[in-house]
Amino acid sequence: MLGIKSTIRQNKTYIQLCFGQKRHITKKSNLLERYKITSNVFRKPKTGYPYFETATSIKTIAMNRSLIKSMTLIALGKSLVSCAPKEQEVKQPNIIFIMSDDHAYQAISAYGHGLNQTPNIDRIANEGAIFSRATVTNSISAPSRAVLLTGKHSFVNGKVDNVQPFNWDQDNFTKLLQANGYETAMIGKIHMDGKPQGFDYSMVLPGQGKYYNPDFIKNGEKPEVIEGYVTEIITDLALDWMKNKRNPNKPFCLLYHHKAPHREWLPAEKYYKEYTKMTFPKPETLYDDYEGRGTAAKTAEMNIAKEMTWIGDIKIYPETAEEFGIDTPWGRRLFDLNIGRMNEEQRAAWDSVYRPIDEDFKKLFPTMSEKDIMDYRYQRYMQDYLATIASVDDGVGQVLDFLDEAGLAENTIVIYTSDQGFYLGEHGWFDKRFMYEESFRMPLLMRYPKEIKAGTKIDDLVQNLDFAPTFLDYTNTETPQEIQGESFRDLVAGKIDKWRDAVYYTYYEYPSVHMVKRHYGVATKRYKLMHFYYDIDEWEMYDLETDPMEMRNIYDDESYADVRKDLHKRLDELRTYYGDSDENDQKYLNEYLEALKPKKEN
Ligand code: SGN
Ligand code: CA
Repeated sequence: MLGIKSTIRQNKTYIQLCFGQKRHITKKSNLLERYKITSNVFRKPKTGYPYFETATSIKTIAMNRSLIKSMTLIALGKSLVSCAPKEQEVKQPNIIFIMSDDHAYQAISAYGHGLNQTPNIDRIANEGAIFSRATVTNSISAPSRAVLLTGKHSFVNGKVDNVQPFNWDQDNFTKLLQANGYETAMIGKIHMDGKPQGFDYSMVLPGQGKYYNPDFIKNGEKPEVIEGYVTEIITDLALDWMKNKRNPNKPFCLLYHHKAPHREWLPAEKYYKEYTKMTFPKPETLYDDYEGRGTAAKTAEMNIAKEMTWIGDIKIYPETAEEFGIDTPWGRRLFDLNIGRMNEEQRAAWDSVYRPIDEDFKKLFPTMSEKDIMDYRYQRYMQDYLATIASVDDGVGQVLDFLDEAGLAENTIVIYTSDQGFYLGEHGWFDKRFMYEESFRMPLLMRYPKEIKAGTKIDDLVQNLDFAPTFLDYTNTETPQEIQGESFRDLVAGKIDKWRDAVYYTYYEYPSVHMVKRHYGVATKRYKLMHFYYDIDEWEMYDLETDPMEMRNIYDDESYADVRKDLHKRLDELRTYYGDSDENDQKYLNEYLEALKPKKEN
């Protein structure tokens, strides 16, 4: 390996160049340029960049672009030729980015929780890599998707919650891929209004979409119903685009996004028959009373026993719920919106399974204790939630089989992830939003035989913020300087062993459904510090090594005083580094409260 050290004048920054490294020079060709180097032998800069240990650094230096280029060429000499991965010069990789909605890592068998079997999703990990500590920057759907597309934090791309509009005019990674010769498509849930930009073909669900006979919007046109089950339709559309619609002479990038397993968890006929007969192990913290946590955990409204709806979530028929005085207008509306969409055949099949469950419920309910209600709801929740995942897993299998048959497996990067994590009864909860582990973490599995060894396991702190720069890196597309994430290409290829040591998180959607208070925080591999604000001012801190289930807030524990001080420092550094502030928090709060105000009629 050839290592060449370059000294950059005023800044006294040392850069060591070597075989196999990549370099990006950003578009702005004025005097002040950002020069970004990712290398397995990078020397730590003496000042500035606050949170990488050594592996990666971005440095703003006063040099013009031609000087950088000539310096690099001189420094590299002959080796420049060897630096470029040969295969990529011949053929850029395809990308299939599979994202499901609310898919907890606990419900992927490769993660080893023993709840269900997902053999096809597991294949991606077995033949590639699995990430144990991938997290989102904001645990809610539309903001997570905006971060995926832009590679920027919510407070920078502007989409901080599910309420505010997304500005499609800003740069996103698929626009950049298009400009670099890629054919792109977006199929399934995107959860953002307006015609998706950066896609040669889009076929998306309006809003959350429906499980049965869903509407789809093709290329921004009027929605049209497609008869059938949503997960199967999305898979068919994705396969059809890859087989028949795309330009076969271009590399492609497909965003294949499932609605499942989002609430209210309506499975396909072939799976509800099987899953409604199953019983699932309960998480240790199912009966959590939230002692030891702050106000936010105590006041959140996502407890399975208290906040699920009998009709909408548990699928009790409206007339039965009425008989027991447990029906709600919202539950009835959900019934109409979901089961009400079924055609006669679908409805008959549904009734053949869910009517008998309803009959049993009528016998059980009058004598149910509070604990019985929790147990009953937990089982019903898991049955339907996990059954929707079985269809997602089938779809992944079909896509992987297609890649094999078409001879594309070798040159295609396949990613499986979710827009965030989800609670499967941990702390008694469903839903997400909190920076606590189950919703903060997202599943992440990835296959790319050319660079990733089968059976790779990554425990480093990667984030959804990193997707855009990672794809730009793999495709040799220039990375704009505004992008805030980091490419994990070298990390997953095993070329570097140092990575960031802390990540930053924000959550805004409050007051809203589930009532999870506004908060932000920092997480390292071992510790977490969170600040809940707006109508409270509370800090929480957790030690994941001694308390992996986050049951004891140690913020006031003096034996952790040094850790607390260090985490505060890291949090301040990251807020500054990413450009976040109290002013931002206030600005987004004001905009949110304004958006919630009832609109005046003229
Ligand atoms: C709906 C759900 C909520 C969920 C949000 C956001 N309620 O409002 O439980 O938190 O979506 O989910 S429902 O009864 O209408 O299903 S997200 O994943 O799209 O952000
Ligand atoms: Ca979601």
